[in-house]
Amino acid sequence: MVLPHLSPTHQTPPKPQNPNLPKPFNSIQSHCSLHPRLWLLITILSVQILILFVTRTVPLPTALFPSTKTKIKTPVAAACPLGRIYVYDLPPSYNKGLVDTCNDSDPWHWRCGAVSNDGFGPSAATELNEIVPEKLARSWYSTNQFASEILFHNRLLNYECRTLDPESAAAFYIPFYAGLAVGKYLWANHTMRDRDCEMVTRWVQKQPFWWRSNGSDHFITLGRIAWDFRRLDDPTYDWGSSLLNMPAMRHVTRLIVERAPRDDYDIGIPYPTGFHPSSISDVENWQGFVRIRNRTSLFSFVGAARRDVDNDFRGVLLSQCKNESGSCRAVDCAKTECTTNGKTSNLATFLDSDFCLQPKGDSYTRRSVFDCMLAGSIPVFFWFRTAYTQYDWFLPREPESYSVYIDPRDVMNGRSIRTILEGYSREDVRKMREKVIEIIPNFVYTKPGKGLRNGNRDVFNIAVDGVLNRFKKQRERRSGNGTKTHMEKANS
Ligand SMILES: *[C@@H]1O[C@H](CO)[C@@H](O)[C@H](O)[C@H]1NC(C)=O
Ligand SMILES: *[C@@H]1O[C@H](CO)[C@@H](O)[C@H](O)[C@H]1NC(C)=O
Ligand SMILES: *[C@@H]1O[C@H](CO)[C@@H](O)[C@H](O)[C@H]1NC(C)=O
Ligand SMILES: *[C@@H]1O[C@H](CO)[C@@H](O)[C@H](O)[C@H]1NC(C)=O
Ligand SMILES: *[C@@H]1O[C@H](CO)[C@@H](O)[C@H](O)[C@H]1NC(C)=O
Ligand SMILES: CC(=O)N[C@H]1CO[C@H](CO)[C@@H](O)[C@@H]1O
Repeated sequence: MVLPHLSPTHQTPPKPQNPNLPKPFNSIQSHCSLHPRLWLLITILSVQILILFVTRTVPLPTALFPSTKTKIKTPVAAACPLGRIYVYDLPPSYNKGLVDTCNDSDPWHWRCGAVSNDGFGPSAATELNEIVPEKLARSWYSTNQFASEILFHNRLLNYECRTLDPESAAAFYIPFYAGLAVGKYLWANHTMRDRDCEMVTRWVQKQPFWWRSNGSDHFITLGRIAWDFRRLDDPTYDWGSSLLNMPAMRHVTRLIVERAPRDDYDIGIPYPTGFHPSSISDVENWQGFVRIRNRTSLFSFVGAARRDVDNDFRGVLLSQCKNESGSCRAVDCAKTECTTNGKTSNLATFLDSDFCLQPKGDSYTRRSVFDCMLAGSIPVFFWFRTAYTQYDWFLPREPESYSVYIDPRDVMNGRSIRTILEGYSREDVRKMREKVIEIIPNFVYTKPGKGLRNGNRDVFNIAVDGVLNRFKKQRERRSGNGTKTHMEKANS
């Protein structure tokens, strides 16, 4: 079975030369040094022609060397069939500067891990060496789950389809680290929580290319969940900033780890895990490692109960898991530190289990879903919004091909999860696991500047191609509209 998202559509030829460089002029200069006297005259003439053309405001390379320009342009078009991306040069206080003031963060300071090492966090190779072979452990980092905005920005700066010429861009990227900006003020200091968002929306609306489409060919990555950026219509509501309530943001596409339902401008992207391969062979080695694992537990649960909530679902799962200690392995995050990644106990638990339970937490999504699948463990979902309606671009269209769904009401009514999972044959489990392993490239963030290549796409490639495709359709729709209006006018 071939996944639509895995189809090889994307070759990555060598980076084309900057089309803005007046190369032909350079080559005239080098000939000059070989034949000084003869070429001096020609140079003077050339300069006169040049002045003539410049004063007539004809673009120089096109006017003087039309064929050369075509030569430069052709590979550009071939390499980036969906168009190029212009990355705004936003004042650093809205991205890198937020990284430098990391200590102003939330009360637990674990966000700071997000900001070192270009968003990958410190290496976790030594720690993971206990359970993972050395050559695989090298690809592991203690990455913060909210680091996607930093990872995307760095990848885009090195992206082969980036352009420095806004005029030729098909998409505009706003490199605002909104999650970092907002994260500072989620727990305290509410008066400040909208300031950076207001400044950035004002800044971006001053850019000439904003008005070409009122922001609808612009996109941004938001490292935190939708609810941290939507204070609904109530300015006194005490959680989150109002970034996505601002009219300017209405038509900006957002890549976000948890999307709001019914807002088509939110595109769900996987949470960053700790695994960051440099090449497809790193991925294949990892896939091979998790495929042959001898799994000793039927299922596992990594999470904390909420003691302040009656009938807390996670509490019930934890209790069932502990009662079934022969088949379920529990990591109680109320007792163990689970939020920091690179923790060997989490990875070891997933590596040793056929299935992992993935209930909603404070919000519907969890990074743990991707930690689990990365270890070749099959996720068990209880809400569609945890994955099925979140990550359309990244996960298979047939949920049953890679996951199990259990109605949470059945669990609350005392139905045994062990019994349900034991209903799957070894062959069913093998097939589902194989699908999980097959889609691992779809949810890894590879090292910047490289990517997986040869048709293999990671989170970044899938998201960026998806955005460019979306903008292309938007442009086609818009010009289609124009034609219709024209015809309607003719008919009336
Ligand atoms: C953050 O705080 C720690 C401990 O207080 C300090 O050592 C570190 O230099 C601070 N970092 C920044 C970026 O201010
Ligand atoms: C609130 O933010 C301001 C400006 O960044 C800062 O000076 C002040 O110390 C903050 N207050 C608290 C309680 O964090
Ligand atoms: C952008 O918005 C302005 C004001 O709302 C409107 O006048 C203009 O037509 C819009 N432009 C495009 C390209 O949609
Ligand atoms: C898994 O277990 C089988 C039988 O116990 C053993 O032969 C095999 O080597 C084990 N595989 C790994 C990867 O440990
Ligand atoms: C787990 O076992 C305890 C003690 O036998 C029981 O009270 C509890 O209801 C069980 N939990 C679940 C979810 O079945
Ligand atoms: C072909 C055509 O007329 N396209 C128009 C569609 O609408 C946009 C914006 O409203 C115009 O810019 C296009 O020229």
